[in-house]
Amino acid sequence: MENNHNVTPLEETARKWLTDRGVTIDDMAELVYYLQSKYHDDLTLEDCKTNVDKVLTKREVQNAILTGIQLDKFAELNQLEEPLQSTISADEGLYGVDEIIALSIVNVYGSIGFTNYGYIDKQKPGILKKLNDKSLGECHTFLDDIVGAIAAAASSRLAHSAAGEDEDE
Ligand SMILES: [Ca+2]
Repeated sequence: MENNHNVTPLEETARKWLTDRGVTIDDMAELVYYLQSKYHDDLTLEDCKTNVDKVLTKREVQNAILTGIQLDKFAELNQLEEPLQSTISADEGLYGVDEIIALSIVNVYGSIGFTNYGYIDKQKPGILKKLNDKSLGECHTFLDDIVGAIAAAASSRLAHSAAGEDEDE
């Protein structure tokens, strides 16, 4: 974790909830590597982790994580009201609000994020495949999009910093 900023209670909770739901920084760094290794010759997993960490310091990202995971957890416990309970627990394709929440993350570092998000959402490598495995009885309707979006945003940040731009502040 980056230690050169003050970790707010919001950030701490967002990071903890991701871990509790089975998603590590390494998992997300691997998605970034999957997206970016063909464009950067010397890319390391460590570079990818740094960029994921930076994305997680953004308040809009933290809010998206908490909101999405909360809904996933309620759906898993059967505690939402109908028709939302059935819609979210079945991950209905036409629902679309999971993707809207993810888009608030994707665009944090500009529009290349959008292309990466679309690509990774189709390919579903690594942790995304696991989150989409319906046989485990878990509900990750929101989390799969959020994780893909974090990886896409981290990829944009990486691309910008490789181009010599500093996108933070
Ligand atoms: Ca989804």
